[in-house]
Amino acid sequence: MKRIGTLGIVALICACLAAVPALAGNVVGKVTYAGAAPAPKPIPITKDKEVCSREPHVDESLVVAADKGLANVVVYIKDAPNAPKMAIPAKAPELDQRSCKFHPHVQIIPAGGTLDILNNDGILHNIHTYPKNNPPINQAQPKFKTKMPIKFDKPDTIKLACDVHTWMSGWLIVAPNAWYTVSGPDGTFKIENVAPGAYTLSYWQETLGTQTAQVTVAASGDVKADLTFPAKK
Ligand SMILES: [Cu+2]
Repeated sequence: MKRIGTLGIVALICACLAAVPALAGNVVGKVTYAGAAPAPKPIPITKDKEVCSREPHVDESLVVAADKGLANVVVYIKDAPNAPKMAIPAKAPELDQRSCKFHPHVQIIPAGGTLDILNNDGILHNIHTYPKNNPPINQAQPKFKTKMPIKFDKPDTIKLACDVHTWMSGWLIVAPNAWYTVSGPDGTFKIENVAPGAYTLSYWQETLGTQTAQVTVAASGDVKADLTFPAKK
């Protein structure tokens, strides 16, 4: 009886602990570009025009909204050894080569996870990656190979290209932990469930490079971090 009683108490304590959420706050904000918003630059489609022109192509290397919000900025907590791993989703994230364009242009996936590279264009693509830490991929993907799963084990920032359609461009960020996000078309972002503490926030954009800011996360609620990139010289 005594033994069962002790186990019961242990179970009760465990249940109570599980019911108490860990202390964590969110980092929310907006990334803006200090310079003038560049006019969207159309990209000439020189190959497979019928398929590739199904949607308009513009240079996505610096996408600035009318109010200077900056899209596709990767925002993350730097030096975060205690950050939890980014969960590997049951359904693999997808990189779609639709209309000879990478969708999305910038994507974050968890280290150790798989990316499904899709080709429903009905033509040949050849994805070519330029990683620092993962094996490079230079792989023809004919029209019959509509899905090509690739696993990415190591944290990385990987440039994506297609050797068939030279204008195709994108970025894949393989995140070491969950405290990574990417800004939306209006420049806003949110990093959720960050343990309380003082951190360096890094933010990276493909043509503007990396900037940092300091942020202090409280035990609950949102801390605001409005981030700016200086104008490109
Ligand atoms: Cu292609």
